[in-house]
Amino acid sequence: MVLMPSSGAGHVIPFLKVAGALASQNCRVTLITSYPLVSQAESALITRFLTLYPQVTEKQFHLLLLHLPPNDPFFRQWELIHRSLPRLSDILKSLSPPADALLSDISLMSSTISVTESLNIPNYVLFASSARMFAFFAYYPALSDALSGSAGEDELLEIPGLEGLPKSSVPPLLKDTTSPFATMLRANNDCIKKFDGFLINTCDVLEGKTVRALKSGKIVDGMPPIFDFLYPPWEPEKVKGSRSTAWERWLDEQLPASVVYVSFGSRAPLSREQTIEVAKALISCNYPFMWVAKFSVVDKDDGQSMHQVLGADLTRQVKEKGVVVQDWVDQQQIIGHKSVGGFVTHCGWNSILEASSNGVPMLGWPQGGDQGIIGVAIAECGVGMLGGKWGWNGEFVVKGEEIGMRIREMMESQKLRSRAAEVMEDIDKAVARGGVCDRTLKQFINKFMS
Ligand code: BUP
Repeated sequence: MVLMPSSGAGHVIPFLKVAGALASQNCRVTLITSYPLVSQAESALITRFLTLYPQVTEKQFHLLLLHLPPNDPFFRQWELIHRSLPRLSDILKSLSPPADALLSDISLMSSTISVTESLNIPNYVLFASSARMFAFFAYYPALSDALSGSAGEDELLEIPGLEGLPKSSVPPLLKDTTSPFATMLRANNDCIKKFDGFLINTCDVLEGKTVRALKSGKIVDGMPPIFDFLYPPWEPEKVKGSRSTAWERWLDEQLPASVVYVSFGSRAPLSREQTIEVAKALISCNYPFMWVAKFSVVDKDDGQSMHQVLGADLTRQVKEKGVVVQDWVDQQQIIGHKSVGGFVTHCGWNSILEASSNGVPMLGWPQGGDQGIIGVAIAECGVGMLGGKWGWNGEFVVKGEEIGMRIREMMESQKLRSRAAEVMEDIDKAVARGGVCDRTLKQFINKFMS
C-alpha cells in the first residue's frame, strides 16, 4: 500500500493513522512525503512516525522548485505537487513488489488519477474531513447556482438524503467559483467515479445518515465503494511520570471537567484584535483555561509572543487564570485529560473526532475551509454548539463578552455534557477490537489479500 498525504497536520495525521493501522496488520506500507514540507509540525510528526514504525518505507517526493504566485502555503504545496507529478510516476514504477494500491489525499485526486490509470494501479482516496464535507464535495457542481446566486445566507442548500445545509456554513472561497479552493474542488469532483473507493474517517453516531446517503448513490449515482471507520491512533499510550510538562502538571491540579481548552488548530491564526477579545472572554468566564495560541498560518513563521499581542496587563491576567502555550502540544492527551470539560474549537475534523471520542462538549467557531460544514454536523449530532453568526476568520471581531457568555453556556449545559458522554460510549464500542471500525478496516485490507 502506498500512502500519499498532501500538506498540513490535519491531512498528515489521518494518513499516519491509516499507515500505522495497515502496518500493524502486516501490510507492506510505503509513505510518500513531499519535500520540502510546509510546516515544522508535519516534519516532526513524520519523523516520529517513522521511528515508531521502522517497517514503513519512506519515499521522498522532491517537489520542483517553481516560483508560484503568493497563495496560502498549503494550497501552494498542492499546486507544486500537481506540477511535480512525473516524479510520482517514477516512484511508483520503482517499487518492488509493485504497489497494490495508492491511497491519496482528496486535494491530490485529479493529480494522482492520471498517474495510477497509466500504471494500472488502483487508487483510493483517504478523506481527512467529515462525511458531511465529502457529501458537499461530491454534490458541489449541482450546488453552484445556489452558492453563487442571490439566495440569502440563511437559505438551505439541499443535498439528497441529508438535512438542508445553511448557505452560511460554506466559506466565501467556495462561493467564489474562480477561487483556487473552488477550482481544486471542481477538478477533483470531475474524477470521483474513476476512483476505486473512498476511506472516510467517521462513525455512525456522528454521521450515520450522511454515510448512508453517500452509499445509496443518492448524492452521486455510481459512487465508488465507501469505507467509513474511525482511523485508529498511531501512537502508543504515553508513559506518564517524570517527563510530564508544566501544562500537564497544571492540568493534574485542576478539578475534573473544569478546564476550558481553546485551540483554533494548526493553521487558523486569529487577528490581534480577535486574540485580545478571546483573552478577555477567558479572563471573565471564571473557568480555568488552557489556550494553544498561534499567530501565523505556518508554525515556522510564528515570531510574536503573547506579550507583544496582548500587552502587559492582559498577559498578566491571562497567566493568573490559565495556561497559554505557543508550541505544538499533544492535543489528544489534553482532550483526554479528566480536567478538561469543554473545548473551544475551530472545527477541524481531527479535533472534533478527538473531543467526541473523549466525551468533551464543544463550542464550535469555524474559521474557514470545511469548518463551517463540520460545525453544522456537530451541532446536529448534539456533541457541540455553534458560537453564532461569528463570521469567517477576520471578517469581523467578535466581542469578548459574547464569547465568554457562550463559553459559560457550553460549560454549564447538562444536555451537551450528557450527549457528549453518550457519543463517547458509542464511539468506544465502534472502535473496540472486533467493533465496526475494526471490521471495516479489515474488509478494506481483505480486498488485496486474494
Ligand atoms: Br495546533 C495542534 N497539537 O498543537 P484539525 C494541533 N494538533 O496535536 P487543522 C496537535 O493537529 P484545518 C497542536 O490534535 C489534530 O489532530 C490535533 O487537525 C493536532 O485542524 C490536528 O483539527 C489538527 O483537523 O485545520 O488541520 O489544524 O481544519 O484547516 O485542516
